[in-house]
Amino acid sequence: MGTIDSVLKENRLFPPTDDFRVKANVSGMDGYNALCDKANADYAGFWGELARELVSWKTPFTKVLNEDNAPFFKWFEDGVLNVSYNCLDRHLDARGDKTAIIFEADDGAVTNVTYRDLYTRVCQFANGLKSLGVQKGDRVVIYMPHGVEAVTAMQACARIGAIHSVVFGGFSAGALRDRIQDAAAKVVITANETVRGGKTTPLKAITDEAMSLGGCDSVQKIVVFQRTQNAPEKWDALNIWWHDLIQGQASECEPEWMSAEDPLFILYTSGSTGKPKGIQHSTGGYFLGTQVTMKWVFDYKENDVYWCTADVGWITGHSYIAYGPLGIGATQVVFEGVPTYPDASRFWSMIEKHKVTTFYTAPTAIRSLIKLGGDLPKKHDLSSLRLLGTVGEPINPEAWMWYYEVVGGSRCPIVDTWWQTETGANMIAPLPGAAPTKPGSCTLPLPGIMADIVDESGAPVEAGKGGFLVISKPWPSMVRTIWGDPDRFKKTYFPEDYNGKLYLAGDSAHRDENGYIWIMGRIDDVLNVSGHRLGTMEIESALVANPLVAEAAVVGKPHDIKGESVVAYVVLKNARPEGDDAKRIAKELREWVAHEIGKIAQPDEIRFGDNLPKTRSGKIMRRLLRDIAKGAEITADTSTLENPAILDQLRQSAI
Ligand code: 6R9
Repeated sequence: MGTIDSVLKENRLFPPTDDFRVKANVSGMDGYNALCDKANADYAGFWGELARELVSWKTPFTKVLNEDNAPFFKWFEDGVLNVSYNCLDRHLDARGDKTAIIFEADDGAVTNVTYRDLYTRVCQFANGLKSLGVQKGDRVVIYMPHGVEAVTAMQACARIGAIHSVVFGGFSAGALRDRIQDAAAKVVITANETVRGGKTTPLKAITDEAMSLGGCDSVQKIVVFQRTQNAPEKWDALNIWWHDLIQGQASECEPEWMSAEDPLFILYTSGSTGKPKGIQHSTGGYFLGTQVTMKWVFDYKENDVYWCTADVGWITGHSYIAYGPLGIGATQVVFEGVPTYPDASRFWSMIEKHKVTTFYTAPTAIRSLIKLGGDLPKKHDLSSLRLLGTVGEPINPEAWMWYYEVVGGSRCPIVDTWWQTETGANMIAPLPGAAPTKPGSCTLPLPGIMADIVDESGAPVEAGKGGFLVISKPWPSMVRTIWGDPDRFKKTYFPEDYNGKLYLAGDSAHRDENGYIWIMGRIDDVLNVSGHRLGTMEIESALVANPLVAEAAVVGKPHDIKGESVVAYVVLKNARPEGDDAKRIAKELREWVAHEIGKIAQPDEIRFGDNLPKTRSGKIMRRLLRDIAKGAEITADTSTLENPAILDQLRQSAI
């Protein structure tokens, strides 16, 4: 691990203001330490008490944690609950008329949805799904625009015990087909089109294409929400309009009472191989994770106007839009569009308009908005803000300082939240009324989260030394398995190297002298492009599926705004192209990848070679490819290289 060392040294410290600390749900480091001590003294008791306080149970659990079949841990296993009940019904008496969602469409139109409205919408749609034969345990794929209906569809699934699998609306027909097939979905919910940044994308047509790729025989119905006036090209017996489905449906729907361990949803994420993993989450433990972090990390208060800018297609949109804020009874902004449309002050004018108090976004958005108009926030009244958050990738100290000073007026704590699709909820983050923050560090593990940094043997590394980030005790909102592949779950997350005892996050990190954690990056072949996880193998498989391509290797390269960009090294079946030919083929390959996976996976740079640098045993030397992509001197030992001349060729061939 000697090679994983960080060069970043950041010593500025930003404690919360006295005013924030005094009012905070967890106040001061004493408050934080008291919670940690409690978790250390009685782990099960600690989580059990939180689960009773923050979750409404139909039948209370008698057992907190069952470790008999580790790493297939069970939490609150004999407890019975329904997540949709927890997000809607339990608020009706006290908050029925409170706004649950302030929806702002791409074109700026605003719709307010109260808790009672949302309850009715969810019940009617849940009854609609039932009328299609959807039952507890069935899988439903949701491929929709970000908006009230996507949240309604997720909540309706939760209400009737169906397992949703949301597929990000930017994914291609191929990616959608793979997910429908892997989960054997009974119903797909989509829309005729999405509208983002003034442009439409024909989701229904892409769904039709996915179906035509084959392997989707499980699908019995495709429900289509009408987002725009444009009629879909194709319409057949499989299709039903959302508005026709809910027509005449009762506005009450008795929740399906679920065991805490019944799956709530699957969400696919990239890993080290070509095949995305269906991360399976539970009902009780997952929901608890969202609630406890809303309370501690987002310091939730009844009058907050909370806004998380993620899309429901990602885990952040699941935990911090569809479930977390609704579970705790918050008013939240849901935004359909993009931060740069109609111009780069969209976020700032929305914060002003809706008097947002809590704003949660990604470093990549912050960096692009600095570039497009670092002074724009100053033209808006952002005084409603009291707390800022970031997620998805490490935030560089410059972007952090700008966010802190220009957006937060040097008054709002920033919660830099480290977590993953697999962890279900925030894991390492400052409690904003307690931990002084340092720009670029996600600071300290949450109480009850046993994070550590270890070497190859599993022994903790000393402060300042890089190592593997692990979690040494199960936690309630953790991934339960990989859908249909428990062996892969075990091998990926609880590897034998650590005797199957430690959860391996897949990130490298180090601790500083104050015990603060600094995430350094992924240790596997996963790129983080604009906060989105992309497997290099996935992109490679897409490239070699093109008839022109013989071989491909994909690596990441540091990028100012996206964090990382995608660089593809490609060997064609025919001779290496040059000049205009090379440009034309590069364009064709980019479009191909967009079509196979989605635009987010398109290589920013393509380099054609006669071959790839390989060891004598035939392994592609990715370290060299990363150095070439960066334009860096090659320092690695190239003596084991079969074909050293190839390096010069690749160095000169960027397109
Ligand atoms: C929530 C989410 C997970 C990976 C994770 C890490 C990176 C997320 C981060 C962060 C540094 C943070 N990551 N948050 N790195 N600081 N605050 O993003 O889930 O899409 O599964 O990605 O993202 O590398 O392992 P997911």
